[in-house]
Amino acid sequence: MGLGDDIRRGAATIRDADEVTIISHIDADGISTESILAQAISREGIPVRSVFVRQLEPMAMRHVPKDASLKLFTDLGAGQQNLLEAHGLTAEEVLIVDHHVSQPCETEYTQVNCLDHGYQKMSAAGLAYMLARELDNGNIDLAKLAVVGNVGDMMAREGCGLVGPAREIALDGAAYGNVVIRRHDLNCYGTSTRPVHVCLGYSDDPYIAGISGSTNAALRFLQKLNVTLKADEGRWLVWEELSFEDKKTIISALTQQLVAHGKETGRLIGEIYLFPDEPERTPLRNASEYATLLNACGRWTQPRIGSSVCRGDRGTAYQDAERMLTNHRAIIRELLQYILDTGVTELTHLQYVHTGDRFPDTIVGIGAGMALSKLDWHKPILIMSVMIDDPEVTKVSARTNEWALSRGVDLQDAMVRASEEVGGAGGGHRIAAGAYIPKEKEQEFINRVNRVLEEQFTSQSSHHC
Ligand SMILES: [Mn+2]
Repeated sequence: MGLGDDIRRGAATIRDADEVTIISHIDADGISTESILAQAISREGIPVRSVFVRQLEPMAMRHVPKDASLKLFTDLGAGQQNLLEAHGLTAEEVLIVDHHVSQPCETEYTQVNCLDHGYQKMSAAGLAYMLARELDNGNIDLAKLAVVGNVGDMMAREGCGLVGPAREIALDGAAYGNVVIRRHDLNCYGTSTRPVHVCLGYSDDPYIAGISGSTNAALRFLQKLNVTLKADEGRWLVWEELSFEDKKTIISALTQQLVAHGKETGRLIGEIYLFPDEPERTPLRNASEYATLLNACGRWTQPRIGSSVCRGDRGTAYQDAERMLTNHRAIIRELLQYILDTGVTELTHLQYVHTGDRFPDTIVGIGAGMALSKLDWHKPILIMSVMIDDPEVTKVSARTNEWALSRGVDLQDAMVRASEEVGGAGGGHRIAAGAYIPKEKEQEFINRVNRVLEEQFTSQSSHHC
């Protein structure tokens, strides 16, 4: 059975349902997944409602209704099947649409999971779209949201673009007309909303000496190139608005800068996904900024607002989402400053800091990623924070970069192994992972992670993506 068979079986299960409850995750992938499926299902004339959860744990199960509806677990569920079973859910009333590793379980829940078929670079939103298209070819307009979910889950990161079925979906969007694929564009965040020097100053993938980490230095660099950086009315242009010639000039200057410092240039250019039906100079205009907007909604526990934006609400919901995005940035800046002011404790293969209860545990991972470029970026960073709703539990967020990945680092493996040994649980991706551990085991956990990282660094001398 291939993925296509799973998709057909999943779509048939949905078609047979009298009503559907979607239980989805609150991040960009979970929100876009929910909005794709909820729209596709209601277009079939089937009543559908949605529940969002931060993670599928015993406490969250109370939000899963005990009724006759088909329970559609999306962007979660594969790894928590025993919990579904313990909650009394039967195989007949459940469909799991997920891209996380499956947990062995006695009850054989039906799953649509791309990992089962060897596709690692596709998110739940990609699967949701494939189901939607199987339900009705007219759902091709929803491909755009699947691109947002895939990019939000970092599926385009390693390869500087989407690959495999996830890219096929982007092509669907291009065929429909609400996605534009730019095959060779600047691989940098903020190309639709930020002045170019801010984009470059904040970017560290690839790290460009004399530019990354300083918007002032980036501006001086650009000013020497004789390109037009401001509009006639005096405001800064965003990257997307620059002329083709000026973009070419800047990219070749950046390439030269990398070469001059003996760095590889491969990650400077990537494939990016633009949305021509969205207003210019807004975060809705490209996949990565759209995903950040949805993540901001999730982190402020307002996933429904993100979902409304996905369904096309450009009124109140969009205004609320934009406000959350702005606050999000302000608090992340504060967190970043706190990390830099407090300083990290360095071990041989790891650096860490404890932020206590000063910041919502939902954002510390982002702060960790940003701090890494300003600290010794050779060592993965680990940030601990107090869970506001459960002070006995410490939330751990770990981040690293492509440099360390190419040397064998795998944070997901490190978090899973080390947390298991102290009675916690971990997961995530190679480049970004997290764990929940008992508060009193913090030091033991950190030492264990350090040892795992040491093994990883030494086990592999070189690797290329
Ligand atoms: Mn996901």
